[in-house]
Amino acid sequence: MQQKTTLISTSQFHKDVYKGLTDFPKHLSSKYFYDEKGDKLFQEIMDMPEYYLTNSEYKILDKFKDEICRAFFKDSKGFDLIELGAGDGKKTKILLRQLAAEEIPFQYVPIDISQNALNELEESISNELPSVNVMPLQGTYFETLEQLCTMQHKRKVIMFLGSNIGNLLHPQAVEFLRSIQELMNEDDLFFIGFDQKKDPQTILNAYNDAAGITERFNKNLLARINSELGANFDLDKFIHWEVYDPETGTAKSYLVSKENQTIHINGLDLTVTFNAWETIHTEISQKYDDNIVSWLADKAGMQISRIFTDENKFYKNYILKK
Ligand code: AVI
Repeated sequence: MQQKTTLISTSQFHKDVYKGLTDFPKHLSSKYFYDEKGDKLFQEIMDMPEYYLTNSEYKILDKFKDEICRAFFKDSKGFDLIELGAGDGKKTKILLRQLAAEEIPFQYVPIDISQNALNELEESISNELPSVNVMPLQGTYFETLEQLCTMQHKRKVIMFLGSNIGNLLHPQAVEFLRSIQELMNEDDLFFIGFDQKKDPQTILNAYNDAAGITERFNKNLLARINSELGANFDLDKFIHWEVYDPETGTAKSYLVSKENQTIHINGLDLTVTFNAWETIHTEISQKYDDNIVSWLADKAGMQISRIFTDENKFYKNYILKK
């Protein structure tokens, strides 16, 4: 997962918190979950038994690594394997190992906002897979991708794992896919993970774990506003609440105020009042099926070329083409 916070300007954080907490109904963006503590909590979430997404994608990559890498390979001129938000690279290393073993010519280009995450990733790859050529690029996805496209004209396989697209509403997801599509040439591929619709209880459990890690992750937003903006949120006066609508495939996270309360945010010179049971909407985690993915791809000027799934059909990785 990309550590998204480092370069998001403080003033943007200020503006978004101000806007979100003075709107009705109240909302805060999930992109602000990921400070240092949030990154750690997300790592813990990915290891939880209830959070099936990570393990399902891991199993898909492991089972189909041979076919996936063959689909990536076109000719001896090689390609750039560009990963958006590379994180710790645990899943990606399955593919890197396979490509290296098959002696397929490629260069791995992880893009992340966090230089620290990139340094750690580069070091672990150079230890574990010394034959893999790594060119880390620090920055936001599109600025960096655009730079890369002007710098070199090699074939591109762009990867976006983890169903990170699910944190976007459909119109934003189309916009995101369209921006990728506009940077692709005919021969390029986009390899992307989409979490699938399934038993609603399985989805609810993934976002409502027994150990309360997701609750801490969600409440970290308030902790961040306390420490960075000088607020006095009492985290115990809010509950983490998850809903899933099986019709739309949308899981939504909320923080719900347990009582009437007044919060002061010194850094914003703002007083915010909550009625008992008033909500702050904090995240959407969209679930998909092939029809929705095909519709999104079509709207963005792409089409599905291959689909890989796990034995439970919980999760799918798609190869999209222009
Ligand atoms: C990063 N993103 C895809 C995760 C998700 O599943 O929406 C973030 C997350 N939120 C709660 N648990 C995990």
